[in-house]
Amino acid sequence: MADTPIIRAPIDRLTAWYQPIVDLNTGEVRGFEALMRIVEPDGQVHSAGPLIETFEDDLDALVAVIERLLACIRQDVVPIFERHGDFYVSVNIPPSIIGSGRLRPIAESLDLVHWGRRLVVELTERQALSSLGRAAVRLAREAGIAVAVDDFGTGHSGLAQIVGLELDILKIDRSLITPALTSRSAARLLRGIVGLAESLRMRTVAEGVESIEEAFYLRAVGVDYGQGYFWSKAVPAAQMSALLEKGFAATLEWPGMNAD
Ligand code: G
Ligand code: MN
Repeated sequence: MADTPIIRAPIDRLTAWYQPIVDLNTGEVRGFEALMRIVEPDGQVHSAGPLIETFEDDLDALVAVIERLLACIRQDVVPIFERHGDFYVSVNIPPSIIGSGRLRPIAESLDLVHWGRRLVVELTERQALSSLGRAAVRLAREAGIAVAVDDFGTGHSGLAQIVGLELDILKIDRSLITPALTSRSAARLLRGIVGLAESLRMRTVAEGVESIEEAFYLRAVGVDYGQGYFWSKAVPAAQMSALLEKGFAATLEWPGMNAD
C-alpha cells in the first residue's frame, strides 16, 4: 500500500489548480476553488484526493501538504489579489488542521491573513458540524479567514445546527441541483435553501453545474454563483488572470427564447 506512486510523490510535485466560480447574472469570475494536483515529471496531472485520504490519520503529513498548498496559493494568487479587487480563493482544509490551531501559524507565516474574506476555507457540511469543525469555523474566522460549507445537502444535518454557525458561503451540492430541474419537490427544497442562505446573509455557490439549463435555472431561483464544467474545469494558475479579465457569457436568457 505504502508503495503506490501517489504516496511516493514528493511534496514539491503537488501544485494548486484553480476552478473558477462564476457570477450567474453577469458571467464574471468571482472566485476560484484551489484544487490540489500532482504533476508527474512527464507532465501528467492527477488529482491529489487519494493522497489526502491516505494522510487522514497522520496530522504532520497532512500539515505538510496543506502548507505546500497554501504556499502555492500565496505565490499564485497574492499578486493577482493585488491587481484585481474583487475575487476570492477557497481551499479545502481538513478541520483537524484548523481545529488544532495549526492553520493560523501557516497562514500568518505566508502573510495570508490580511486579505479579509478573500481567503476562504471550505469544510464539508459533515465536518463543519463535528465538534472539531465547530472549533475550526471559529478559529478560521478569528484568523480573518472566511468559511464555506462544502457539499451542502449531503450531510443529512439538522438545518438548525447550520444556522447556529457563523458561515460565509453555502456551496450547494450537485445532488440537490440536478433533480430540481425535473421535480417540483426538489425545486421547492432548493428554493428553501436559497432563502435560508439569504436570511443568514450567506452567499450561495451551486456546485457541479454542467449545462446552460442548470445555470439558467439556478440564476432564476436566486443562487449567486456557479462552479462546474459548464464554465471550466480547474486550470493552471497561469490562466487565472485571463479568466478574471474575460469572464464568461452571462446566463441571462433561456437559449432560443428570443427567436421570434
Ligand atoms: O466538493 P468539492 O468542492 O471539493 O468539489 C470539487 C470537485 O468537484 C473537484 O474534484 C472537481 O474536479 C469536481 N467538479 C468540478 N466541477 C464539476 C462538475 O461540473 N461536475 C462534476 N461531476 N464534478 C465537478
Ligand atoms: Mn470544495
